[in-house]
Amino acid sequence: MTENPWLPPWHSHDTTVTITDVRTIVTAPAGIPLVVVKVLTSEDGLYGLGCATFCQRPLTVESAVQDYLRPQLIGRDPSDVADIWNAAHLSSYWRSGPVLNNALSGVDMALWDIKGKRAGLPVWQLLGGRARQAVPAYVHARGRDIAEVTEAAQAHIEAGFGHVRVQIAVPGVRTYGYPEVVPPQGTTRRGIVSNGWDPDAYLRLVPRLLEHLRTELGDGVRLLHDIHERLTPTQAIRLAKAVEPFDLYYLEDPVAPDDLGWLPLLRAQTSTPIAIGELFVNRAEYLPVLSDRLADFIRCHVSAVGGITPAWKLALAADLFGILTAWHGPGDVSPVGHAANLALDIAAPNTGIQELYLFPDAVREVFPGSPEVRDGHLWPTDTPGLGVDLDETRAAQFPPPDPLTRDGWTATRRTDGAVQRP
Ligand code: GCO
Ligand code: MG
Repeated sequence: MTENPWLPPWHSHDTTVTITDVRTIVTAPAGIPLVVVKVLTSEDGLYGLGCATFCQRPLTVESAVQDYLRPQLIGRDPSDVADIWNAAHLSSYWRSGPVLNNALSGVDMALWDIKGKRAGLPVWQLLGGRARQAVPAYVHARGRDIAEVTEAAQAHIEAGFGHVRVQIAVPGVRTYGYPEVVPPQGTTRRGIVSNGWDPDAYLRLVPRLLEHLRTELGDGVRLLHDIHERLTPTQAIRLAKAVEPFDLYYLEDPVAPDDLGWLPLLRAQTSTPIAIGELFVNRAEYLPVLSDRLADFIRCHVSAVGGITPAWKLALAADLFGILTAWHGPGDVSPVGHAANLALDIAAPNTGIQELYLFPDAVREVFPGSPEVRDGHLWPTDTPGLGVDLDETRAAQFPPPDPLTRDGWTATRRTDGAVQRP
């Protein structure tokens, strides 16, 4: 059998604990495919779990782990977290995309989980200990109309959340954040595609929504809104200026990663706080955002940037520029990934807010130890490692759904029939 070329020069064949296997579990207890990597070791009962969730391409990530990373890892010392990240990242030569980064994240988080278990410490202690007692979280409120969004936001406020993201349907089109709703009778539709995305209708609706919410909910609640790349940069500038009176906590993804060059114009024209980064997969994307302070929050999907190792470096780099973290955390982050977010959030000096998914019971049953929410905050535990386990028997009961049904929302088209960034 050929020697593993990725073994480091300090590798010793009598290393006490070695990696003996790497497995990938794809499970969808809430209908959202979650990808978890399990790294097994030669020490009885010692294994680590990491999140590799790219819900649009779960099986591709699984192949990247099983066919390419697993062979590099067998026999390695699981304590070599940094070297394994560096070697695996470069081993594909072409690198820094969502699939390979997610695969790498699953391994990386699992190794941090193992390191904590062996040290008898939670990962947030390994990162330097508490910088805060608990982490403020935000949840999603959405509706087909202003009244429904208001009702949903009020429910979250009554549940103790001080931060709420609000999204509203634009009648008749596939809007980000809410299923398509039938337009009222007599709605004039422009264009040749009847349910084509209409940025102007969205642009008119959101300021009305936020004005109503501020009137109804008062100034106490911190409101967030996600443009989700659905406007042209100039339209995004117009919206950011129009919502200034409503004091958003942040306005998210005003432009696509392809249009970062527009951010300086946006920043020069508005005081509305900006969050961006959910779609970042290459650290070259976040450098101008940090160095020119083009956003107030960095929003990366931690597994899409490669796991805890790069995200921790990013958090500390952002701190140098006064930029806060707001790690991506909806339903297509597994509870293992949410636990990694929580570890970063507790230890980082510049944690802003944590996006949160209120896990259904089915998810919590597959993932015992999923992070707990109380009083609108996420609370750490002293459980060694990331603190989340995986019930593989239950996980097997939830195979991933058909992508044609699950990912249809990314097939949005504009009124002229052209594809729209989803
Ligand atoms: C958010 C995100 C998500 C993404 C989803 C894609 O701010 O939480 O925009 O809603 O659309 O994670 O799979
Ligand atoms: Mg988003």
